[in-house]
Formats: sequence, C-alpha cells, structure tokens
Amino acid sequence: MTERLEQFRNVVGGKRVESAGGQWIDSHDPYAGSAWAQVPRCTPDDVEAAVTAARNAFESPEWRDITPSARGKLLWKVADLIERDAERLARLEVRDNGKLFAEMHGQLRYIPEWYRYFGGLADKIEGSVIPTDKAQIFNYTLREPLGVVAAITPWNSPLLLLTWKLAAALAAGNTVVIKPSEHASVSTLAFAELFEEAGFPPGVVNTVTGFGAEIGDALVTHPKVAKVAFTGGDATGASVAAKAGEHIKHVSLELGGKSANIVFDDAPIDDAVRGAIAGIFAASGQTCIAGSRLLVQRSIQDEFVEKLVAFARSAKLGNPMDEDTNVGPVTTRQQLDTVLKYIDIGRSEGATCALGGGRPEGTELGDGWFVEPTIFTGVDNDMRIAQEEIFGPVLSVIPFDDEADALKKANQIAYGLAAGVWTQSMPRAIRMAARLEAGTVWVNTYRAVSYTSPFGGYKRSGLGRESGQKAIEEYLQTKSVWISCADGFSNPFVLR
Ligand code: TXE
Repeated sequence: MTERLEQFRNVVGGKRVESAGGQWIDSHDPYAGSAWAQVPRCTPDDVEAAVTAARNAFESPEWRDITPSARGKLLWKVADLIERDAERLARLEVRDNGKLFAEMHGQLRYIPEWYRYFGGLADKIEGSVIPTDKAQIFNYTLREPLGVVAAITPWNSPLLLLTWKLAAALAAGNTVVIKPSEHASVSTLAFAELFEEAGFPPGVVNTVTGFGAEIGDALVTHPKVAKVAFTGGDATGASVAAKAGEHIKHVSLELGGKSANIVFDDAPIDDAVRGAIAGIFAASGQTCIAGSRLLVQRSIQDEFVEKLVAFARSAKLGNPMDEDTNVGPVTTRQQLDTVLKYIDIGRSEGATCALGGGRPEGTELGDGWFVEPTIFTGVDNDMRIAQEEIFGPVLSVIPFDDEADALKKANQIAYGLAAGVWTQSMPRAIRMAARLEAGTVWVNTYRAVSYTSPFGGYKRSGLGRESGQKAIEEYLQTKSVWISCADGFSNPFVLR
C-alpha cells in the first residue's frame, strides 16, 4: 500500500483552502527522487477568490486605516514568529527543494531581518509639501500603496525571494497574493499561516498554488491586481511583463543571470578559489547570482584551475540534511535533464571537461537528482555554456589577457545581475566596479546580500530593485493634492 502524502493547503481570506477543482500537485523530495507531499492544483476560480480576498482586505478598515506604526509592529511580530519557526520552515524547504539545510536554515534565521527593516520603514513613508509657482495654492504629495500585489516566486530559495517582495509590499500597505513555484510550494504555505498569527487581518496575505501555465495568466491579468513582482527565468519573466504591460500594471522582475567572477593575477589565490566555488557549487549552482562564468587571467590560469579542480573534487555530495554535505541534488527532474543537456552542449562545443560531467555514482546518493560538480575549461565567451543560464553546478572557465579584455568579456552577455572581482589592486577594483554592467559587484567576496542593500539586475536580468530603503518605492504610488487658499475660482476656460 502506498503511503498517503502529506497535504498542505492555501491560505485565502484567513482560511485554509483546497483548490476549487479538488485536484492536487505532487511535490517531490529531490534527494529521494520521489513525491513526499501535495499542494492544491489551483484553477482560475481559485485565483479569483484569492484576488477578491486580497482586494477586500485592502479596502477593509482593519487594514486601510491601520496606522503606519501599527503596520510596522505587525511586521516585527511576524519576524519573531519566523525566528521561532526557522528550523521547521528550513526543514520543509530542504525536503521540498533539496538545498542544504545549512543554507536554508541560515536563510531562515536571516529572513526576519527583512521584516524588521521594512517594519521600521513603514512609518517613514513621507510625502512632501511642494513649493509651486501658483499663488495661493497649497500642493502636497501622498505616498500610497498600489493595492493587490501578485508575488510570483521560484523554487530555488522560496522564502527568501518571497520575503524580498512581501516585506516591502506589506510595509507600504498593500495586500498580497503569493504564487509559489509548483516545484516547491510547501514552505510558502506553512509560512503564510504565520501572518494571521502575527495579527495581520485576514486576506492581507493569500496564496495560490498551481502550474504557471494554468493560473499564471489569470493572476497577472486580473483587473484587481495592481502590480506583479516576479522572480524566475527570463523567458517567463518577459511573457509576464508583456501581459502586465497589456493590462497597464506595475511590474518588477528579478530574472537571474550568468554572472562573471573575475580573477586577476594579483588576487589572493586561495580566497579566489573559495570565491569561485561559492559562486557555482554552493546551492548546486541554483542561484540567480551564480558566478557561472569564471574569467581567469591567462598568466595564472593553469595554477588556478588546478587548485579549483582539487577543491571542487573534495566537495562531498550527499543528503542535504547532513551537516557535512557540501553539494545537494538539483531541485527538479526537469532541471536535472536541463543541466545534463548543457554538459553535452559544452562537450559538443569543444570545451574541455576538467571535472565531473555527469550523474555521480554512490549508494548514499540513491535515486537523488544529483549532478557532479562540473568544470569546463577552454571555454570561448560566445559558446552557449558561456552565455546561457544553466542553473546547476556547471562552471565555464574563460581566460582573459588584461583588464580591458576582462571587462569586454564580462559585459559581452545579455544578463547583468552580479559580478565578482578578485584583485589586490584597489584602483583596479574601483575601475572594474564602475564599468561592469551588473546590478551588484563584489570585490574579494561573493554572494553577500543584505536587507539594507539594493539588489536587482541590469540588462536582461530584470527591472526594479529589492531590499534597501528605495525598494519600498516599488510598492507605492504618488498622489499630488492641490488645495486652493484663494477666494473664489475665476475663469474656468484656462489652465490654472
Ligand atoms: O522558472 P519559471 P522555472 C531560471 C533557471 C531555470 C529556468 C526555468 O534558469 O532553469 O528559469 O525554471 C511561474 N504566468 N530561473 O521553469 O517558469 C512559475 O509557476 C505567471 C532563475 O521553474 O520562470 C513559478 O512560480 N507565472 C530564477 C515562477 O513563474 C508563471 C529562479 C518561476 O517559474 C507563468 C528560478 C506564467 N505564464 C528559475 N509560467 C532566478 N531569478 O533566480 C510560470 N510561472
């Protein structure tokens, strides 16, 4: 007899609900390679219910009339609850997406800070008094929420990437419908329940689970959705933005990339090796900021690659829950096929596979969706493995001659999310930081993010910024109010 899978429900208008059609989607444990839970397979009717609940909450006095300071305190309260449940939520994420417990638990312990930071900003949203050129008219601005925000999120770091949207959207006074990825929805459903416990009115935070192709359009084009905040692949992001554009909605996009991690010959080599590993093998390469193009100065290439391969070879693959595991499985069966396909492409393009290049063997890996840490050398910048986001543990090593060549190669790409620079020369670091076409540049470090610092893409990596003070602007609109202090209203046929 097959074991009954644990079922998780959506939160809509403060109630736990199944889908209108009564259908479910299996959620898989990538380490076991099998289904472990189920989430509702929502339909456009469920989207209608969730958006209606969110809009009703937006118009309700409980939310509309709450003071900004009280709104901030609700965010602090939810931060405390997340902290309380960090371990449980991290376990759910690991089971659902296969990333390391150490990584997910670290994220869960850090996530509360976004709610505290944006909770603190809630009562610092200020309009201004505008000194106009009109006599006897008083003009000021109000900064107001947009309404219902649709937060569409991916599977790689479900709660962190949701938080970057949710904390800012709520601090600004919006209500939210969350659509997590069909590949890893479970932690989001458990997380959404905390908002009611914190005291948010029902309907302020809602969820709809399901396939993007089945419910995505209903959500993005819904007349009561004012903004779409999306993180995912660039092809889906482009179609979501096109739909949002057709319906005149605000949109922000975080679309991943193909970031250059650049090592100069004066770099602290051992640190740079660890930085390169962090860029591509942490999280099995499934991060939007993966440093998947490693640009190494030709004069140190051989020594660097030798050290890099030795370090990567020592990485332990295994159960993501185990403390000594360095590399877990990839999250979906489909992603496993995609990554393996790119490894074939790399070989057929003529790159040299210096490490890995397939599925690892080992009884402790069972039926898990593992890919060996893979390093290609002799990669030309125009090869597909150097230009396309693989989203897996596959590194392309590209040699360069000098600073100008490094810059040219780093910028010769459609994406621009992040870049790393390894050098001991501060003037060079500053020159590179100024000229790299990327929303984030790290010097002698990699994968550092904070709730205080803006994050987002140049070029095809996205639109808008998350985190940092300005991120709240993405969830606000400005109203200009004119009050006449004059006696009477003269000639009605002319512009005032
Ligand atoms: O992403 P999708 P997928 C990249 C990565 C990966 C590729 C595909 O390269 O290999 O994208 O991954 C929802 N209307 N990134 O297919 O399709 C979908 O249900 C509205 C980079 O998982 O972009 C999910 O909730 N929504 C990225 C979300 O969009 C739709 C992280 C993202 O899914 C929709 C993840 C539609 N028509 C993948 N179709 C990053 N920036 O870090 C799908 N969705």
